[in-house]
Amino acid sequence: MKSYGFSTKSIHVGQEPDSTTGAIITPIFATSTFVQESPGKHKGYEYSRSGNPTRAALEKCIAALEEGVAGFAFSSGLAAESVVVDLLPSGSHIIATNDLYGGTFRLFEQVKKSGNQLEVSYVDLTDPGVIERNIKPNTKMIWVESPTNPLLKIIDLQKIAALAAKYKLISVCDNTFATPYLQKPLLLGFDLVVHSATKYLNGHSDIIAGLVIAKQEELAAKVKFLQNSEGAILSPFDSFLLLRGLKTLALRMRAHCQNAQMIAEFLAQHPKVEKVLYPGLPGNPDHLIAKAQMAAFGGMITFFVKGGAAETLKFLENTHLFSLAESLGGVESLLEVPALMTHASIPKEIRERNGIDDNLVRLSVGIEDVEDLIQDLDHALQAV
Ligand code: P1T
Repeated sequence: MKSYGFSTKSIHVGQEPDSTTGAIITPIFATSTFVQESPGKHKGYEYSRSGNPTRAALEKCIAALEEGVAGFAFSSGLAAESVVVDLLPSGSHIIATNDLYGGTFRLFEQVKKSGNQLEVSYVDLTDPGVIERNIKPNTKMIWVESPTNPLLKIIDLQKIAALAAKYKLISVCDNTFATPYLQKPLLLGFDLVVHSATKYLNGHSDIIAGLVIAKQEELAAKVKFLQNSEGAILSPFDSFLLLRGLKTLALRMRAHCQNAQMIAEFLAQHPKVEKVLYPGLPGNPDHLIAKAQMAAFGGMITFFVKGGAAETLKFLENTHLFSLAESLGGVESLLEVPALMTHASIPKEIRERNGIDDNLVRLSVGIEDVEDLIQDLDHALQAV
């Protein structure tokens, strides 16, 4: 279905009407096992950890949206990331963005360092030159988020992919914040895309899920082997919900981006706001690369409240539509303080060195009416 547009693929790929009943929607195949006629003689499925028709429909659909050869669904974004790290031999070195989700940092530092003898260098990949300065004989992978969580830095994906290819490193892009609607890292040369599908891909804040999409068959086969061997697969029920979410991804992303642009412009001129980090603002240092690389600038905004922790707390306690909660990418607006919430597992001195201060607030802009969202933020800022 390569010739179809993004929304057509999100609604149709892997989702042909059910061959036995004609059901237009892919059924939830709630079954652990599949009857075989004779050992090894079956209809394509043996056991639901290895493969399940509802999950298979989702995996085909996301592979088409990211333009990869295969997709794999996991029980969480971190389960997907864990499998990707396990592709590497023990003692490998990863070069990673220094601004990344706190849980990814914890997985690397507190699990894979001892379990896999993993080494990680956290560097500012907005300057791709840092790769050549940090490469070591055991370097095997480059790990990128763009936009990064929570500072929304934009990494030049094409340059990073080219360097990874030059040094034969596996390049991984966590595409959670952008989604394939805004950018397709595999087309820019990346080997693997990972997602916390909990976020925009599902879009309705009602499941936890992860995805891996591979550009080539060889890596895809290795991911498939680990998905089955480690076993952290997505259930048929959650696969169904995620498939349903994907159908409206393009519509939702357009609304998220439109609302976020207007809110970023509102915050940028607000007297109670110290600084706004949003790649869609012309003054943002990454604006031009974002414009070249992304279809629009995303639904996340990060900003500093004027003052310190006390003023920030006042602001947070006074919003009504923006709910104080971890996570992002749902239709409803959320806000949080990374230093105290999503990035609390990163040591304070590293956080502060990277600019994650106590007055840094992250907004996940939902798709409510933008006037209501602006009024909510204005009201809460007046309380500061
Ligand atoms: O929560 P989970 O589905 O396991 O995904 C982890 C993850 C991976 N990558 C990125 C970029 C993420 O943002 C996340 C999860 N992030 C949050 C919960 C958050 O509020 O930032």
